[in-house]
Amino acid sequence: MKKARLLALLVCLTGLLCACAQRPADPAKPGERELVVVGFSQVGAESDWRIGNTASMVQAFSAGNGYRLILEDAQQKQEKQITAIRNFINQGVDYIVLAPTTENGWDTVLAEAKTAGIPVILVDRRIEVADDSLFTCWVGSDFREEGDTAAKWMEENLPPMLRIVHLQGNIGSSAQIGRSEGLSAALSKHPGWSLVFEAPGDFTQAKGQELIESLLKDGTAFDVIYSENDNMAYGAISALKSAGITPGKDIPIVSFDASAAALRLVLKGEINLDVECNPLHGPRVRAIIEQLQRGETPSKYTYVDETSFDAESLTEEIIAGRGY
Ligand code: GYE
Repeated sequence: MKKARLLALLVCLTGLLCACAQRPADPAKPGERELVVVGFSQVGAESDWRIGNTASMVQAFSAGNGYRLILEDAQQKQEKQITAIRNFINQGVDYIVLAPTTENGWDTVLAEAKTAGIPVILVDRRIEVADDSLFTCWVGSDFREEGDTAAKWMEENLPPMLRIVHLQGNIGSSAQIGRSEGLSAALSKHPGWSLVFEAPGDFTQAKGQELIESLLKDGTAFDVIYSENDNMAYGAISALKSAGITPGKDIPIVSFDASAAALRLVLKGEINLDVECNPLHGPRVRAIIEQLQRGETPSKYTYVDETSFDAESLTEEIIAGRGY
């Protein structure tokens, strides 16, 4: 009886020891260790642009393509991005991809990534750091040029006397800075242009709507809305319509991003100009990582080619082929 119990205990212990010996040191799932691990700190989900951008990244960094993507949504808060980057460093990811909320405040955390030997690739907006070696490279849009394109269209297509309403994106983000700079440069050149209202709508539809509603309530007179993205323009359109004002006709609207939904509004005549800002960066960032994997040096800055659309230049085929 005793012997039998002892034997059973021995069998159990041996089994346990074997199980321990067989358990892999790395908790990763089978096959996962060969995947390149990318930690992506995304701004949030504030706009159609952003949702299109996230989808593009998820698609590009699929397991089928040889990647494991760790996606962190910062809900438009820089502190959350800093925490996400520190977590990526602790997890020992192969690459960090950062879509920065704002331009400033990255020096410390990126120095930590550099010390850990993890390359940081910036996508979409840019950053201001004292030492450029804190990031490997950047890919995104020329936001100042986008602003200039919008201002030029206003110059050529709208009356010379203009009372302008300016809905800004998140203050301190490159997209806001560049687009706002384009407008202010044009304002200083045109004595007939005046800025009657300017406020941040944080790139969201809800805020865009709220701002125009309060403006209409105040009775401020204006001739055009310069909206720094499509979602704020959607909000502005709703506010105008509720007040019996026809968007695009009574009040022209200039917008940025040129998502398919907004381009449909351009065809409808509710948005007058939409300056393209392309969010499909997934394949671009992947190409950069592939270069780094081969030991090559990618260009420090890569600008995406972009255009703009008004009702004259736009067709159904263009909208169908958008991808965001
Ligand atoms: O225009 C806006 C988004 O940084 C280019 O962020 C991006 C901007 C885009 O929320 O819709």
